[in-house]
Amino acid sequence: MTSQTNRIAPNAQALAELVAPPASSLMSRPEFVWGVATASYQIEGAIAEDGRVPSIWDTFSAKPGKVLHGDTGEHACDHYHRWSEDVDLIESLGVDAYRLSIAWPRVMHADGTPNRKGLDFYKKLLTRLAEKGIQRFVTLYHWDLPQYLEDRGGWLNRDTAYRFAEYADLVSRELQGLVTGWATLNEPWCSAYLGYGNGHHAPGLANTRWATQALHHLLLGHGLALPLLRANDPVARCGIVANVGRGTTDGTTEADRIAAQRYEVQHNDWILQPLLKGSYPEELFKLWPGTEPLVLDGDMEIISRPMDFLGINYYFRSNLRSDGGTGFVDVPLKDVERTQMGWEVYPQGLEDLLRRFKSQYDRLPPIYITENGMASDDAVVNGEVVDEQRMRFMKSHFAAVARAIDAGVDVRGYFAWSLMDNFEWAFGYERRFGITHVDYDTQVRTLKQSGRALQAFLALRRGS
Ligand code: IFM
Repeated sequence: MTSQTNRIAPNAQALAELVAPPASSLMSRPEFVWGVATASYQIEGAIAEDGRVPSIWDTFSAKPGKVLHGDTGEHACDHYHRWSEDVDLIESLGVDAYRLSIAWPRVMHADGTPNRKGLDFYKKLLTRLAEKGIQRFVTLYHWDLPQYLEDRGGWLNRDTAYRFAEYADLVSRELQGLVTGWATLNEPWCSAYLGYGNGHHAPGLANTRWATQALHHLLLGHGLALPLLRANDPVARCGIVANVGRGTTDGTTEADRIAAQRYEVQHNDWILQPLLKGSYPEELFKLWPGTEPLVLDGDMEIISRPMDFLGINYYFRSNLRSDGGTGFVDVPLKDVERTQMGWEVYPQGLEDLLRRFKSQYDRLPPIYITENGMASDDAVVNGEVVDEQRMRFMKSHFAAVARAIDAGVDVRGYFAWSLMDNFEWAFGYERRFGITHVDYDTQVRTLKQSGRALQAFLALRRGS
């Protein structure tokens, strides 16, 4: 410890230690970016204000049985009105960066013209963050497609890729100079597979062939947007955010081993290979025969345009076995630690995947862990939320990232999911991912112990 850090009260040091990565790790260095993340539909509320048009999640969540307890994003965390105090909260954490997303339905009218009031909201927010010295990582599409585009076929319609590029062009012209890093899409796997493949997410369609076509159009939109973002905002870095999953098997046969491998192809390489190698993995179509998307000449060159960073979102590992055919079945392991989502706590999976991506993809850009975190059934007791499992989760995942960095993976930052409890899609408000507790009746925010521990670690790291 330096003499500067001795200014921290001993209890702050003990608190920091609850989450801190290994002291020797590059993650403690000033250039490593520590942040917190959110997404528009999950926190903003105000779905009918200032000219915002409906999104597919407004439509989907209004349908009975689609979201747990019938929850919707109507009010969420009311961030649209409370953004200023939320920025103060972010500042109080001492993070270097905030990752947020722009709501497409808020900033563009159905005729493609700008919605000034919506744009002004993000201008105010980003300006305030910049004034406070907080870096801004902005995702353009975190699943809230305008409903009028879904009515024309959504991501099954190739035209949506071009509409997305128009939207990216508008937003990056309007917000240029205010953004540190642009991510085109958040987790296109989820948009395509959960939205069009199994229907668990909006728009709720279920056909694997549609999922591969939707994914192709999402990635095409990403590739079309990249040069526009670069031209409009040359200083900002540009990339994409992918969710990744670790798949292993406790089975003993070669078929089980292949099943686990195919799970990773389906979860990871389906997205990463087109982006980083310009082709879809052949193994994917062994898993899903006959689902090849329609690809036009030149599409794969557009999709595989170079990026400045890759965002990786990691949550859990799955145990797979062969389904007796070309596919896999998920056979949950017994006696492993799980979160409120039922997801296994498996930090080693993050290290394994980061190392694999480095060895597999020559063109792997610098990586940010753009999401990592867990849900727990947190409650405020005597003014405090003691989320002990989350602190262990954070510490073990920080250590996994540190090991990957030691092994040579270029990881530049880590964003905790999430800044605050929010609308967890099909699980509504029941699943609490925040390092800040939100009381949805009063909108009171209470920093959980995990948030206080991160805050203490970051203060120690700064030596303040
Ligand atoms: O809440 C989501 C987020 O919107 C996308 N990544 C996974 C998180 C937890 O499920």
